[in-house]
Amino acid sequence: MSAERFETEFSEMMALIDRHQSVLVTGHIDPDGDCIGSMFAIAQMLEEMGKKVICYAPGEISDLFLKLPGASMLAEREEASSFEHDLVIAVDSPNTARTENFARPCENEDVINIDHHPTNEMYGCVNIVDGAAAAAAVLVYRFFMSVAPDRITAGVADCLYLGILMDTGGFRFQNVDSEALRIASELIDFGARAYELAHEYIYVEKFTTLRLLGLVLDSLRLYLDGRAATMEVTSEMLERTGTTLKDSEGFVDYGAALDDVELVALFRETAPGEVRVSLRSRNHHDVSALAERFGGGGHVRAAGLTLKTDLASARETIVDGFAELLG
Ligand SMILES: [Mn+2]
Repeated sequence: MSAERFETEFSEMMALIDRHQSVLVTGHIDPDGDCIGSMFAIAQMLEEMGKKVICYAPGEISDLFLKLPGASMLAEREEASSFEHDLVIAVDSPNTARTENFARPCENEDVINIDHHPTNEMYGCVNIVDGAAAAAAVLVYRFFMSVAPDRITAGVADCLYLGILMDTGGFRFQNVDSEALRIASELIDFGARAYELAHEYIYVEKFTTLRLLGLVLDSLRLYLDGRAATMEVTSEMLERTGTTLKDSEGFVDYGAALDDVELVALFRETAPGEVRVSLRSRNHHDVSALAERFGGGGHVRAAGLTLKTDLASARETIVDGFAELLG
């Protein structure tokens, strides 16, 4: 747990919210549970306060998130682009590019930046950035507890719990710390439905998704004496199983479950000649450094990047990078 408490930043954030009426709450492209949960928690509070508020994050959003409290405020891209607002709150986004510029740097607009990526570029007028926090939802929870604990409704608690649950891989990843567990426990007291959320967001899969997983596991290859593994999702696999790319969310973690494997890459064909790469590191090897070399980013143990090439040469590039990391 970080020593930084952000008390000054939290009052500045509240003062900005008090001064403004229309708020765009945004997050990173292809938002995950932490991003969505943090967005919806803040949006619910703003709505309760009588603000005009919409949530938008670019890319693909899993249908599962549409059932969450706060989802009614989720907007389509067009609505978000034309939404007249005087304040932007960006969550879980290390830079404005990750929001496709729905958040812009402080020189351009009033923007609050809440994030736990160590690579955060501090683009906000208020920056609540703690690279040691397990999830952005941890920081949003600290904000609520600092300025408005009575606004943590059961709906807000569900969203923040989901953020921590998903960013810790169901409380299994290396980022699990006493604060994440303490907050999760407090959120249950605030009404978070721990079992239902774990069941729905961690455990349950559709039939078609499991069939896709079968094909993806079949593509598993080991490199560097079994210390590195790769898997891939091709458009042909998606076609065969009637799935889309977002159904392969989290598949990279199956590779990380392998005995002796230290580094894993999942390659996903996003378009002809374009491959999205998800990287995982089981130990201290920093995959965010590798991702950054190709314009991507992330955390030491989880990062991502996009390569403008085909699957075979994407694999070659990353396996070379893995060889360097393992030394
Ligand atoms: Mn996160």
